[in-house]
Amino acid sequence: MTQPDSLRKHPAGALPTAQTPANPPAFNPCAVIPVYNHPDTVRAVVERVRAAGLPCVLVDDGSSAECARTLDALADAGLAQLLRRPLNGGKGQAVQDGLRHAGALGYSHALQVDADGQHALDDIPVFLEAARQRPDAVICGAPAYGDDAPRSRLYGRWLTRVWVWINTLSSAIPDAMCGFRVYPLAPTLALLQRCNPGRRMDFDIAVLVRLHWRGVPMAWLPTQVTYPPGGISHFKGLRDNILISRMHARLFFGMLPRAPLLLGRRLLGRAP
Ligand SMILES: Nc1nc2c(ncn2[C@@H]2O[C@H](COP(=O)(O)OP(=O)(O)OP(=O)(O)O)[C@@H](O)[C@H]2O)c(=O)[nH]1
Ligand SMILES: [Mg+2]
Repeated sequence: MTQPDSLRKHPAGALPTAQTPANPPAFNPCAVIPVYNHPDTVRAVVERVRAAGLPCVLVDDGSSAECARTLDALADAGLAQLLRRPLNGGKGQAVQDGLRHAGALGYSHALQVDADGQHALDDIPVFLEAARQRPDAVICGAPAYGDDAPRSRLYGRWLTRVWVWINTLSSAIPDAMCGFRVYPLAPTLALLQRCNPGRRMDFDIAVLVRLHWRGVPMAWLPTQVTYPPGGISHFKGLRDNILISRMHARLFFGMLPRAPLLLGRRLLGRAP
């Protein structure tokens, strides 16, 4: 894994140029961490990511002054590249900025991980090894929840699971909401060039469905997701669930013209 020689701050969208090596190595991963007001947990996440050997791209999604200071300190200490969105634009937009930045820096893969410490960071090496072995595939977390997970979120996940079955005409995606995954950047950035899968909490779901439509393979690894007491969630029950429902409906109308292709691929045994 190589690391860019400069670890500096960039406004989001101001991508570095001419840093892509002439012959980029096949597997050269980094981490992308979207951050919106998680000042108490983000440092530990970055330190764990760095301890796993990954360079880190932080995307500040219009966080408060307190969180912004923490992110500045991490960048100034050389622990992360920092992209800054002056206004909050949503997790999806932040992740998309981070993925584009990672691609412009010449990375081949990006581990997406949340800043709130809910993901099992001990699993990073396993996810990276899976990505190294299947560099064409998205390596997705298949989340396991404990008793600490809010019931309402679990019901929402079930509903999403059913919609994703419908919208892919398959059970190929057992969970589309877990934000702990490794993206192969080439097919993901190609998708992002054609459409915006979602600006907020709809992104994690829509990007997987659309990558599936495009035939990108996926692999699933079990991973624990925790809700520690006092943890901060910015998931807005009503707003984000309406947004997600609209996104499922949009995907449904995108699935209809693709249905022959999706079913044909399955019949011929060529589903990704
Ligand atoms: N909710 C939210 N998160 C954002 C936003 N922008 C970036 N993020 C980051 O996206 C990640 C997920 O945010 P959370 O608020 O924990 O949402 P979640 O994990 O889907 O929801 P919970 O399961 O309730 O924790 C964190 O790293 C946030 O800091 C935003 O506008 N809203
Ligand atoms: Mg969370």
